[in-house]
Amino acid sequence: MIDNEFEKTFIRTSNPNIFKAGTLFDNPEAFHELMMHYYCAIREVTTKLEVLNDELSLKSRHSPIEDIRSRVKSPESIAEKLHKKGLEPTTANIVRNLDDVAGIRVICSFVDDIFDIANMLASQDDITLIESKNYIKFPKDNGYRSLHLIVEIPIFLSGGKKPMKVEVQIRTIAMDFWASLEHQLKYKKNISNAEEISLELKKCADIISATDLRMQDIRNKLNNSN
Ligand code: 0O2
Repeated sequence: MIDNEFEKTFIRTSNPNIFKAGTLFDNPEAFHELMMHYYCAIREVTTKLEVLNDELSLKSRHSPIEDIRSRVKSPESIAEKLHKKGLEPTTANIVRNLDDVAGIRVICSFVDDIFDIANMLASQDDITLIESKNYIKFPKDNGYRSLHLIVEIPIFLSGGKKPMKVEVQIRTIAMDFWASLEHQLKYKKNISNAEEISLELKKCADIISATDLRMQDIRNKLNNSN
């Protein structure tokens, strides 16, 4: 059973829990409104990803995206993250200091698809790329691999448009499989053989990475032989 908030709330479509009481915050009404805006931003980016996937599937008979999941961070996680940064739980602090309240996870079959999708998304004229972290070229010490983008996208409200930040994590099926298991290690307490498990996970990450590259190579050969 996976028991961390991120994995539990990353669901296929929308997160109905975003209107959960935001009483931890200075102004619960403003908090709810802000969460609604993050939810809208997720929908805007998700639609863009779906459109790209539909178009590329039709053109190449290969769907680059296997799955799209999204979540808005829970009020508790937001408050905890602000607390760790030494900040008061206010909506102004959320907007100024947190980039991952709205999160989208994109699962691709092949490594090249990750970068194709990222480039196509980031080059759209209503998207601003704020930050990009390439943990595929530069994996974390524990073996974590993924491409992280922070993008800004406008949402269109009755009073005008508002720019919103969204974190987009793009990874292969294999990278996602690994990260889900590793996440359990991070959140489980009192593991007696944690070091041994970390080493084993690191080995698996390297095997997975090599396999991803070989799969990409096979696919390139198949494409070239058509
Ligand atoms: P949760 O519960 O997954 O949302 P920042 O978010 O900017 O304050 P950081 O570490 O600079 O922190 O951001 P980074 O590196 O872009 O990582 C953010 C998210 O990527 C994490 O969210 C995880 O979802 C994922 N991630 C990063 N490193 C690892 C890792 O080693 N293992 C796994 N399984 N996932 C990772 P949160 O906020 O940590 O938690």
